[in-house]
Amino acid sequence: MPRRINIRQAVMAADEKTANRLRRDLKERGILMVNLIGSPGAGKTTLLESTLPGAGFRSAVIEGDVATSRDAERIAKTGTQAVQINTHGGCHLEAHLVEKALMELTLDMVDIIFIENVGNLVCPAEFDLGEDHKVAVSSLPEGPDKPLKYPHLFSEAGAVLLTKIDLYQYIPFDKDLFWGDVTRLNPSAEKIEISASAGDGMQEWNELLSRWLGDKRR
Ligand SMILES: Nc1nc2c(ncn2[C@@H]2O[C@H](COP(=O)(O)OP(=O)(O)OP(=O)(O)O)[C@@H](O)[C@H]2O)c(=O)[nH]1
Ligand SMILES: [Mg+2]
Ligand SMILES: [Zn+2]
Repeated sequence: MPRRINIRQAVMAADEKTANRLRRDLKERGILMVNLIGSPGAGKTTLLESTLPGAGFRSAVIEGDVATSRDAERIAKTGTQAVQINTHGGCHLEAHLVEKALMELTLDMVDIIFIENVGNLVCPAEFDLGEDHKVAVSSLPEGPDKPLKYPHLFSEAGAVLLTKIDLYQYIPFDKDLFWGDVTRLNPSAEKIEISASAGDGMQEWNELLSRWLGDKRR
């Protein structure tokens, strides 16, 4: 009988090794890596644009998109180094792509690396990129039913951010339903309501990142 190799499993196993290697290397360097995951337009880049200036830590950003370097250009305008990965149709990032992107960054003076994953609520949650924490970014206009409909991401996330809460006055949104479902799926997830445009929740977000950084360096 010819031996059959499940290519998907083999590729994922190789990527898992890469992810673990990246996490170990970054631990030695005292660098925290955070993987932002959410639908297209959930507000991931805007959150980063508001997080980076004035934060008490030094950052670098890896931008994942199917096409264009628009998000990396937006980040570069804040004065933070950014590298763009284009997946050319791929709907998520993988650890070997992150490894290549890391080689493009100068990490000597960096405390936190943010990865903005390809806008997608489904498969990015399946892939370990070597990050310390996945962060689920869900925006108010998407509706409060998303945690139960896309449970994998919300179960895996170290933090769930509900973004664009300045729109609460215009768009009906059942916050109790949203946070109740998040808590049932993932009782230990950090939960923050954010408006990057109005500034709400930004202090809590920065404090969480500082705490995670301290934990990583301990
Ligand atoms: N009202 C409001 N709009 C926001 C907020 N944050 C982002 N937006 C808007 O939402 C839209 C999408 O924001 P982006 O930050 O580009 O979203 P993204 O998640 O990076 O999108 P992709 O990279 O395409 O997945 C833009 O028009 C932003 O101006 C917010 O806090 N409040
Ligand atoms: Mg973006
Ligand atoms: Zn995918």
